[in-house]
Amino acid sequence: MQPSTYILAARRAATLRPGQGDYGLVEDAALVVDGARLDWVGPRAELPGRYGALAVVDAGGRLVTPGLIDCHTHLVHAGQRAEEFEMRLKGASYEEVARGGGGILSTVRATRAAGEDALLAAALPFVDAMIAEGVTVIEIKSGYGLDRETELRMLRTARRIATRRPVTVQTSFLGAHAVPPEYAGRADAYIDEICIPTLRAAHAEGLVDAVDGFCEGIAFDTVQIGRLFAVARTLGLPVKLHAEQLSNLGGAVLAAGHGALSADHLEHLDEAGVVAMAASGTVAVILPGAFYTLRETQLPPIALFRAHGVAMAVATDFNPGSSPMCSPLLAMNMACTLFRMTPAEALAGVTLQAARALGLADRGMIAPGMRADLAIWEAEHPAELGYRIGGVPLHARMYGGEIWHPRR
Ligand code: DI6
Ligand code: FE
Repeated sequence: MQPSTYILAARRAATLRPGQGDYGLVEDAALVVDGARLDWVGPRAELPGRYGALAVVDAGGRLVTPGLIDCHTHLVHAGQRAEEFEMRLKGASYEEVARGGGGILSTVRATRAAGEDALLAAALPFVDAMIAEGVTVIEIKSGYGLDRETELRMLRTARRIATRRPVTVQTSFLGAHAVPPEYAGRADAYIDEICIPTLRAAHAEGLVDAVDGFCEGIAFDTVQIGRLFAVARTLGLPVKLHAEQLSNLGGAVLAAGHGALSADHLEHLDEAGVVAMAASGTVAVILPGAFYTLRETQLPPIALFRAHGVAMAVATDFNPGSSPMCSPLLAMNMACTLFRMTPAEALAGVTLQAARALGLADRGMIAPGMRADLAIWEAEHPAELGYRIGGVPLHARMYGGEIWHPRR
């Protein structure tokens, strides 16, 4: 049995503390864990005398980082879309598949037909895979129901995950993901008659942490998303947006105007959009899994984000269509190799900046007062996390001060 107040010692900790730049490395580190929180962090040689009597849990030569945060997933859904993968390999585009009634709508059909227990059973193996990669927070969106009952069922399922596994779940209401078949050609009516009332109902049940939308030619325009965001604001809910993934409709500018936590994808974003995001402090969520899967060639404007000081998070976008990838470590690798993000940016992207993209003030870095959510790696240097492809180097994960070893 592990004591509730103790010292975690490790050869090296990447604290990711803002202002320290890069990884915020501390060598021969000591982390004082007090219940679910960190009380002190620094070089072991400087440990204050008042902690002298505490037990030491020694991580040896390993590396400690904040627990990973996957800040953009569609993890709750039914079914899979491997046949669509085959169609795309034969030349069909993502939009063609979607307009033909496949794509998001095929997952909508499967998800509407699945009960809550089935959705939970389908989700847990993926949650376990993420936990085995050191993940401590997962954002999960609705958006495969597109009717009141199924949207609520998805969100309830997402909440239940956090009662079944030691992980924090942040939900996003994504009722504005696609126009369902019963509203084909009537996107405005769908937003007003289904999406907005469902958001109100989900919020009343405490199921919504943020409101998201898909601003795209195959989904909703900025006027429709703007109506939804106005309601989110009256409910006191933060917003985020899938923007500029396949084309530039001005979604990021709209999101920034609403003080959005994040705008996500952004391959087709222009400099004016980057400037708007910088002004509102909106995080750019970089999703290389979708870029890779769709064989996109338009790169997100990484250099402009850097130049204008827009924080970049990195996430999996785990979903059965455009990003069937539930590995944040692989997302880090892709962010570096495909987008030339630095390994330090990629690690900050799945910790410090991912926490910001979710509005979580007490996660994503190793510092006094932060939750004791950590990952302990069989690694010497933090660049190893984005450098490896497969062969998860996780030794253990700490969630709220409790150490969990992955099943081996
Ligand atoms: N953009 C995406 O990449 C996912 N949703 C979205 O708005 C794709 C979802 C899917 O294809 O099922
Ligand atoms: Fe997405």
